[in-house]
Amino acid sequence: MKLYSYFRSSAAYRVRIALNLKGLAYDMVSIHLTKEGGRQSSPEYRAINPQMRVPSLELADGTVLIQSLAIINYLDEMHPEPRLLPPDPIARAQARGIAEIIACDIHPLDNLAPLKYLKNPLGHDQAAIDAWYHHWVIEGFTALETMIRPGPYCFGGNVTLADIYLAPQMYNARRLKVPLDAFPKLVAADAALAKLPAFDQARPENQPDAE
Ligand SMILES: N[C@@H](CCC(=O)N[C@@H](CS)C(=O)NCC(=O)O)C(=O)O
Repeated sequence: MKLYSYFRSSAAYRVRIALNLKGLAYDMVSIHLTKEGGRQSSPEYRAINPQMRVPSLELADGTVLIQSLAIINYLDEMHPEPRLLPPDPIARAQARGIAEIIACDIHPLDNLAPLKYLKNPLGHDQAAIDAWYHHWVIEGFTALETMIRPGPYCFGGNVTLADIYLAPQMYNARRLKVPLDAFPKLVAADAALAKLPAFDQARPENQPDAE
C-alpha cells in the first residue's frame, strides 16, 4: 500500500496511526502542502485524489481511497484485529461521536484551505485567523472534555477510533498554541496515547518528510 501523506496533516496522521495499530506496512509518498503553492494541487496528484487533499491510500491493485474516516473504516473491515470500535453498540456510537466532532466540526473549520480563504480573499489578518482557529478548537474540546472517560484512553483501556482522532487534533492545538489547561482529561488521554508505539511512530516529527 502507498500512503500519500504530509507530516503535519492531522488527517494523514490519523491514517498513519490506524496503519500502525493494524501492523500494516506501507510506503509513504510525501505531498508537500505549502511548497510551490501546495503540491496537492498539481495535475499529477489531482489525478490520484480529485479533492486534492491528503491522505490518499493506494491499494496494491491501484485502487485509491480518500478521506481518513473511509480509509480507517476500510482498514478495520479488512483487518479486524485489533478492533478500533468497542463491541457494545452504545460505546461504539460514543466513540464515533468523538471522532466526528473532530472530523466534522473542528478540523474542517481549522484546515489549511479555510484558513487560507480567511486571509485571501476575505482579508483577515493573522490575529483574526488565530482567534478563529482557537475558537473552534476550544468549543469542540469543551464538549469532548465532558464526553471522554480516560482509563487511560478516551474509552478505557482499549484504543478506539476516538483516540485515533484525538491525538492528531491535540498535536494541532499545541502547534497553534491553544491553551489546554481547561482540558485535563484530554491532556491525560493524549499523554497515555503518546506512550504507544503506534501513536509515537505516527507523530509528525517522526515522519521522513518532517521539517
Ligand atoms: N476530511 C478529510 C480531510 C482531508 C484534508 O483536508 N487534509 C488536509 C490536510 S490535514 C489537506 O490536504 N489540505 C490541503 C488543502 O487544504 O489544500 C479527511 O479526513 O481525510
